[in-house]
Amino acid sequence: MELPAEEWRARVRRVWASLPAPRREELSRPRPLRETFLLAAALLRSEDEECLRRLSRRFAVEKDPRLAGSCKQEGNRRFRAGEHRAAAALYSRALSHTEAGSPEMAICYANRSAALFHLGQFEVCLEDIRRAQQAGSCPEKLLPKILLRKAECLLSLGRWQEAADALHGVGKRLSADQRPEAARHRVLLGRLDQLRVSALEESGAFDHLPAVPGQVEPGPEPWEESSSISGASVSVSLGFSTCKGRHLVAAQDVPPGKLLVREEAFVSVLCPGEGLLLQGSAQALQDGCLANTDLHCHHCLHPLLASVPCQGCSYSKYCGPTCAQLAWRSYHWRECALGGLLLALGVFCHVAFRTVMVAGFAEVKASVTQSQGDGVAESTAAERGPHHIPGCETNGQYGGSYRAIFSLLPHADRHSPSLRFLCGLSVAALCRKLGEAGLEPGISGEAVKEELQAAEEASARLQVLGEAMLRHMLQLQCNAQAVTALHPSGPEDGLVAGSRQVRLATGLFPTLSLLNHSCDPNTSVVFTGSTAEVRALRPIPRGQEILHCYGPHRCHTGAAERRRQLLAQYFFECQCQACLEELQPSPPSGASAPKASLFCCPACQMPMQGEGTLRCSSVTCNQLVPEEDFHRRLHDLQRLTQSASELLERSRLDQSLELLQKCRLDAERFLSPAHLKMGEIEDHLAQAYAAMGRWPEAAGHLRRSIQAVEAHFGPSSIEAGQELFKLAQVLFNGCVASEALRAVQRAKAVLSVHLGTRSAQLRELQEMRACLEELLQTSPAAAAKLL
Ligand SMILES: *[C@@H]1O[C@H](CO)[C@@H](O)[C@H](O)[C@H]1NC(C)=O
Ligand SMILES: *[C@@H]1O[C@H](CO)[C@@H](O)[C@H](O)[C@H]1NC(C)=O
Ligand SMILES: CC(=O)N[C@H]1CO[C@H](CO)[C@@H](O)[C@@H]1O
Ligand SMILES: [Zn+2]
Ligand SMILES: [Zn+2]
Ligand SMILES: [Zn+2]
Ligand SMILES: [Zn+2]
Repeated sequence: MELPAEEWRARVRRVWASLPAPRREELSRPRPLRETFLLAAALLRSEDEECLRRLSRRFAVEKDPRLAGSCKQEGNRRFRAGEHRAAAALYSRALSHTEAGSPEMAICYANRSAALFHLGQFEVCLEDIRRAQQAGSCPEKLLPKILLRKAECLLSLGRWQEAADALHGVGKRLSADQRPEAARHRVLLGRLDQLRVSALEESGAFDHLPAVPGQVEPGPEPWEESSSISGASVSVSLGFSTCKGRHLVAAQDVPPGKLLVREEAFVSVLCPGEGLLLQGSAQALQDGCLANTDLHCHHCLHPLLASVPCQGCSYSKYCGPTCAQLAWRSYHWRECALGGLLLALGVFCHVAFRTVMVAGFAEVKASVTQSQGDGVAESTAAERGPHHIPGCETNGQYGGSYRAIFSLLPHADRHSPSLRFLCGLSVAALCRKLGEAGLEPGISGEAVKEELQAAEEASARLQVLGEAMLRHMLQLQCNAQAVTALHPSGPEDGLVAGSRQVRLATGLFPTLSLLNHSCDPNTSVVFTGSTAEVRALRPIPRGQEILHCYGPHRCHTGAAERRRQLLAQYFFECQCQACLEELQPSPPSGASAPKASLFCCPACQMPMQGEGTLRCSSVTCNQLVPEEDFHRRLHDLQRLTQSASELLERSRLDQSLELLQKCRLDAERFLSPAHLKMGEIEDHLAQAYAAMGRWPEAAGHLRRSIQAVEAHFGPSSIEAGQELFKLAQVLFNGCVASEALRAVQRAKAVLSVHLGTRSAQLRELQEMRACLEELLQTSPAAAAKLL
């Protein structure tokens, strides 16, 4: 997903294989990145560029009015089915294919405002109505409808006077309308009278009250930032040793839940999603599936409800005009002109490009020039002093600057020569395209000399950028940080919020990159938009290194497999506590039985053991089953659960429930209760029951889901915390007061460590607790009776 599109990779493999042996050897030897880039650029042929042009067309990002039409129709369909969240996102898609100021744009905004109204998002709805009116050529016949909606929003928000003014406006407009089709408006007029009466009553009743304040979001948790490491807290210091390189150390004893790093991404790029990459953009739009790119701002990564599109392309969408402008000024003006090329070249290449755009040419050139100097003369390093840590400014500060990004290790010589070549050729192709865009032929013949000079300068600039981008692309193999987010799932009117963790984007975080890996880390990383927050999971004594997990975690991957993955991707042999303990030869007395698998015997339901061909652990049964059989069944089960979860999203509760029960029966026949798939099915069942208000059943299924999640991620993991949160909500809604209080406390204990005490979820738990405690205190009898 992060590398270029498969067709381009296949082509580069063919080019690599067809190179004369001496050429390939030349490219395989360790050499400065600059030379690798120049060699690759010299090997880029016009057929290769043609291949990329073809691919770029598949990932088209132009505005296409026909697609606007079909997206809008799909939006209308979902709207009628009561799926307002999906409808809003589809209207946004349609919007991104309309021309600024066109009537179609106004209609899309008006349509979306209807969906937002049904979602109870009145402020955002008003914003869309304003945009529809301002879109320039807002069709006259739309106006009564949207003005009425505006009045209803204002009423819902308690802004009586404004609502009355808006109603007055609609009334005048409707009664002035002499056209025959205005007869339809009589319905509206009736509705209008109704609203006017309620506006009057309400305003009389509430005249003396101040306007209802919106719910105030508390600001971010206060913290003390280190003066020497940007984005890190004062309880953290920077260490350096030859074997470990740079790393972060606790400068004082750190309690659990303490915020250690809060860092905004230097750059981040949304992952476009499988649908787009597999089918191309036109096809992906047709199937109506929503992806990250519909649901999150392309600049700040915050969730989108009512996006504004880029004016140049149909791909980039933003949470508002501020992000749109920031993105445009710092990098998107260039990206937008490149069309689908960046999608074809993959997220890593895109991140590399955006990094040099954000840094600016002067910064890039300074870092590139300095690194070339370092290679030639050792003296420069000595001049900066023996204690100088790479990436730090001359005053010893590690800033969140381009210099820090540049100093991350590219491990150029450890990557396979063919990967280096793929990155080199991709960057070379990108540079070629950038060059074409910047070098339109001049008109006057006299300017030829100047033009040649300008061309030379431009090509020198491109060499600098190319070298830097190649470096970033290689760095990303080890330093890319996956940005994740919690996506809502399940029926949108369910009282219990479903959610699942999804991979959202890839970013570069210079301070986060200083953390070394542990398979049993004492920290947790959580993202809000493109800001990462690292907290201590357990007490960390002063002087101990601060570690986080790069992916393979002891809870769900065995030591040998973890070490294989880490060595392949990050080039180190993990020496963490967990690995050392697990790899110790087990004492002869200890149970040296093979690790039980999460599959169980189809004949007797006992756990299976072994690898390749699994054997039932019951001595009396001893059934043998090839592992692939289990994987095939798991695959079928996966498809079935997927359909059930789609039905759930669409609030088809009965159908979904029936299918889920079937999945569960099937799963029980070959999966252990601790299997994550089992947990997922139980979680969906709980959501379906919760949406029906059948709380005891929902709680029962959640308890089983918690078991599986705890087995897979550990009891203090954020995943377990999210399930506990749902259990607390279910018990709270089901009025099981004392049990609910226990669940609230457990959820709080786990989640506060990961999320801090100011997050929305923690505030909700706090409110539930206050409410439950009051209930239990004032009427213990009533509370007990409810049990
Ligand atoms: C969207 O706009 C069209 C054209 O104005 C209209 O026919 C349709 O009912 C609208 N849909 C919604 C959900 O407002
Ligand atoms: C940190 O990373 C280096 C390589 O980058 C590795 O050799 C070392 O063992 C790691 N340290 C720990 C504590 O895992
Ligand atoms: C790497 C590291 O510091 N691991 C520690 C995390 O916390 C547990 C429990 O407190 C310790 O046992 C680990 O050594
Ligand atoms: Zn934004
Ligand atoms: Zn654009
Ligand atoms: Zn390890
Ligand atoms: Zn058996």
